[in-house]
Amino acid sequence: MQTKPQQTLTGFLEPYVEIAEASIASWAVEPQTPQELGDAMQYCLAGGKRLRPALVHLAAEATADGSYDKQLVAMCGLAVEMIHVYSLVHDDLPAMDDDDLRRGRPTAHVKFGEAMGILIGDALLTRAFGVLAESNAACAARLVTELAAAAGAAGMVAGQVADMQLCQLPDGFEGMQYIHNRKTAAMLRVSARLGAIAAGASEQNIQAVSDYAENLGMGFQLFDDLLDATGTAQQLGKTPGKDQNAGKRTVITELGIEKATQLGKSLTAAAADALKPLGPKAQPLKTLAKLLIDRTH
Ligand code: GRG
Repeated sequence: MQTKPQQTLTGFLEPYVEIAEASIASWAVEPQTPQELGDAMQYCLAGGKRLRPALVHLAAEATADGSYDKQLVAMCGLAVEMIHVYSLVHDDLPAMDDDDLRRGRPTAHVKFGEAMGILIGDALLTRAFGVLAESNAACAARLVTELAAAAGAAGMVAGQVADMQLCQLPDGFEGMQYIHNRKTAAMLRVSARLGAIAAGASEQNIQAVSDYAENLGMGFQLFDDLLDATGTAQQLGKTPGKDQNAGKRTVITELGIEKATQLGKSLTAAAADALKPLGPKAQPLKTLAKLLIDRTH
């Protein structure tokens, strides 16, 4: 008997990678952008799993009641990916994580110099909101508001400030959860929320995918820490073990590998649980959660 080939995360994400690439080509770089800056933005946007744009599309598909505006959903996918990439570019800068490898290639500041690295991030961040505003959708102001809150001073930037020990933070595991929630889960949560909002979902369904993505995000960061402790630079496309070596809190330092793996599994189960109100339409979101866990086994 022939067994079905195992589905991989890369295979599962492939259709969304294609949409993300097309969106980048269409909207990421405005006309009149200096050639050097536009090329550098494209360099940084290239590669990556496109997990966040995939989540935008999957949340739209799982929550829409009938047909929906696929172009608007693609614009939301591009906006979250541009914010994500800006955060990677700035995180890699000498003043922050000082990394020289990202997505398997030299980081922005290594390739283009530090000043250009800062400016690429600035341009990506600004353009993300420009894309949403230009959509002229009835819900554009809500999309912008939600994305700004998730990425800004009470969201991802707060997570980074905490991670860099630039603000007070609870001790131990609680402090680590604070960082993971803002630095990682906030962007996954808003990806799902934007997809559902753009697809015209009910508030109840927006909340369902939001809760799903928050648990998924916490689990994803946890498995990312686990992979960081066990993977090689070649497997990861970035320098492994940096956080632990820099004395930062990670799930490994706070919980140890075994407990961290258990917690990751229970977060994935909680993510699946949150999808119950959506019924069978949520199956692809469940598959995504499972494939993300499988990365570590
Ligand atoms: C500079 C404001 C500011 C924030 C930086 C994103 C970030 C915050 C830091 C990067 C390091 C890190 C461990 C972030 C947590 C989120 C995370 C796991 C990012 C990597 O996401 P993937 O695996 O990357 O989806 P690709 O390259 O596939 O898109």
